[in-house]
Amino acid sequence: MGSKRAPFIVIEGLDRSGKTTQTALLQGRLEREGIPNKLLKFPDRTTTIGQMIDSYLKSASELDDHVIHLLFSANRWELASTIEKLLAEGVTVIADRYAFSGIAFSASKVESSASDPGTTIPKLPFEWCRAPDIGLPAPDEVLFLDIAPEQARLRGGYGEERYEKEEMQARVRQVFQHLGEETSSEKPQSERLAPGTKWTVIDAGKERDAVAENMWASVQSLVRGGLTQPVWK
Ligand code: Z5A
Repeated sequence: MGSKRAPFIVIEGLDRSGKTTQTALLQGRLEREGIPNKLLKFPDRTTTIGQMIDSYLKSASELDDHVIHLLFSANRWELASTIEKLLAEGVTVIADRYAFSGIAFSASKVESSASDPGTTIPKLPFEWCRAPDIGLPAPDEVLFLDIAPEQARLRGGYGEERYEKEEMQARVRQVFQHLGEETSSEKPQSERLAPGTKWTVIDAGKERDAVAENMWASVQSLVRGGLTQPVWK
């Protein structure tokens, strides 16, 4: 049997679903358990690519939809070897958003249909959105913080950033649900979106500590036990 590596856990969800709150609580729990860990946040706005993304999200610059999608993916590739190194060293990696957000947000962009102006069609095909992230280290578990956009809005309303609009968030939620089905389906592993990833839906509408407990219940055996299989790609 090979040596053990640490698990890679991704927290996904809509805007205001509590990702920042819950990743901090999960990290605190790992610290108290004495489990080495590293928290990453995507987009990582500190890199040169991340600064271009930040400027776009704040509407300080305009970019073609294909370009911003590829920049989000490149921002993950910048950290791919770091993630693999940390896992090999036994450091549990928690990521606040990852490739699933990349697909969900870009695939939710729509425009008016030329043939039927009353309807909308996707600007970017789903498979095209998925392609640039193929080959990235894949998480062992995704905790999807699920909340209705109407409930999320009550948490202070959407802010100033580009995608923080209720119709967009509702489409994003639908794509996330589709990604969850593709990830946890009974399909052969070769046909699945992320072959070794477990997709867990967490009710993010509950009180903070209850959400944290449910997340911990889902990942505790993973983070305590370590893994022998290589990082999924
Ligand atoms: N994006 C993309 O398009 N492509 C990509 O590849 C990636 C991202 C990676 C920026 O993401 C945008 O980038 C995002 C997706 C897109 N656009 N949108 N929308 P971000 O992660 O930097 O920003 P965000 O998702 O907008 O994060 P957020 O607003 O900070 O939300 P959050 O982290 O999920 O929630 P929070 O800060 O923990 O909590 C929000 C509020 O709710 C706060 O007042 C809390 O105190 C409160 N809260 C938290 N939990 C609870 C509970 N349980 N009950 C009541 N109140 C709560």
